[in-house]
Amino acid sequence: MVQKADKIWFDGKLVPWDEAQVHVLTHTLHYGVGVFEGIRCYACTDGGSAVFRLQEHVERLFLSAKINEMTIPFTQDQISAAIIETLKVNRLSEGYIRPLTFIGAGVMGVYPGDNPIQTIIATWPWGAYLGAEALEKGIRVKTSSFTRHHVNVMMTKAKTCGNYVNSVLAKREALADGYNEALMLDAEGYVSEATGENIFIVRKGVIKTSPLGSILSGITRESVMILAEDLGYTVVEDRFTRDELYCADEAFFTGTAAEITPIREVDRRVIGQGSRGPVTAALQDAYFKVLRGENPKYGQWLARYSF
Ligand code: PPE
Repeated sequence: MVQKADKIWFDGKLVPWDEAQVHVLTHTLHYGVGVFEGIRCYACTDGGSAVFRLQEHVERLFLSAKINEMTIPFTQDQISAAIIETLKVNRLSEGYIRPLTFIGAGVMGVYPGDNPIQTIIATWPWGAYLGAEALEKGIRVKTSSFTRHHVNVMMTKAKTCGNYVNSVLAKREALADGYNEALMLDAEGYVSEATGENIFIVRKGVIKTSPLGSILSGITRESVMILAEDLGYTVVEDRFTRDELYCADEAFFTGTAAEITPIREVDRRVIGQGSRGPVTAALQDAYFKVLRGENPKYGQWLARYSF
């Protein structure tokens, strides 16, 4: 169960958690056209807290809305301020933030007409996405029987609710088969991403990640690419196959929820030494230092707050 917070921000008002409700004829509930974000905030080493890359997440929410022809009746600054306000009122020093913009009730049918465009911001404490041991020991992954979205079927640059039907199908299958996460291939058969994470491989010191095509343009992905270059690694965005992944020295997933999660096994093949590799560990270390406010170079990635 999600741990309840005091309030949820709902179209400009902070309402009690249990009262943040919608009508059953909410358009998005039927047709899936809604957009959301997943953002994390962390307690910093020097006291206080910080939202990681708040501006980039809010910008992506608005771009997702634009792609889906939804006009959010707030500015990006208003949504950013609302996120900080919600965290403060809920006294959440570390956790997860879920803004969601959806099409409300009004007309039914695929054409949403002038139904209201509504926005909520919920927050809750959320530990390691793939389990407490995953960050250290790595996870077991299986190539999914479900193909990731084709660029002209779903708009992959939008974090659209409906896009996640594909993710839920793949995740259920992977878990039922005894794995921790599903690896998804694109419509041409190249490695795309996971159900809620981007993927990286490391071979002979070179880091590779799938190009922006069928994947969500992950904010963690971009951050990790920047940090890796800082550490002196070469980072390449290029498509690769599942057998290239099998032969990698290291592999890991990135995402707001998953952070940087090592992959220790894919389709029964052990990746590298079968444990977190040195490049993955170095990147985790650099990433967590930034999140905790320990690297002044990336202070601009943190929206600081306290209560
Ligand atoms: N791909 C997908 C499909 C995806 O959902 C995410 C985030 C990413 C890549 C990584 O993006 P970013 O968070 O900007 O680095 N997945 C979110 C939802 C997870 C969930 O189960 O809900 C997240 O990590 O918040």
